[in-house]
Amino acid sequence: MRTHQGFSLVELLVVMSILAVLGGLAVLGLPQMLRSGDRSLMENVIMQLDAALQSYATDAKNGDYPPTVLNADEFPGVGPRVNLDNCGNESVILCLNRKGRDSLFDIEGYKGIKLENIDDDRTQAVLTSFGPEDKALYEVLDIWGTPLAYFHHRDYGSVDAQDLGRISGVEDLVKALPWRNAKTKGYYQRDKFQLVSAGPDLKFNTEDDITNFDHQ
Ligand SMILES: [Ca+2]
Ligand SMILES: [Ca+2]
Repeated sequence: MRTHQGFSLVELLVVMSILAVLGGLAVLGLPQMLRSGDRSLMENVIMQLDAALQSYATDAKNGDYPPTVLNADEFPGVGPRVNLDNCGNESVILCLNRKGRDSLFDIEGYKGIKLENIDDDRTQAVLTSFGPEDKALYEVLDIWGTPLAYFHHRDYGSVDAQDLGRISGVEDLVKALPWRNAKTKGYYQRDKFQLVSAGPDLKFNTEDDITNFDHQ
């Protein structure tokens, strides 16, 4: 009977080919895995923001979701607006971080998600808890660097005409429109709001968008 004192050449070759295949899978599969990691992070952020906006609306002090455009009647101290760029996004960030109240969403917990003031607009008074002197109207950027789009349901029909979907970010100005169901043509989230990340293609209203509803 043959005793097993070491690996035979055939055994070594088998082991080496298995390792080669596994190595290849790891190298080829890694970018795909990273891409899906970015996507699930963004899906999580959209879900958490959705929950924070629900809490905002159920708070009796607010009674509604943030408006698509901040107005001086509801938000004294906003001041004259210089542009409509990122207006829904800025409204969401301001509302979830009102001065003198608990923050409803902490961006710090999500690596790769940033708050910036790309269009450099500001309010007349300090309305957020970001700092005693901080009047910047921040917008939240998705992991690919594009500001999110946000629409209150009452504005779905007028977003196009009133130019409320202007998104300025890393790329040139892009526009977002509220999503409609391709079959019924009805808007998604009719009684709520739409929150949209443009996804890795940096364009809104395309297949890869990440939304607070299912648009498949
Ligand atoms: Ca801004
Ligand atoms: Ca897209």
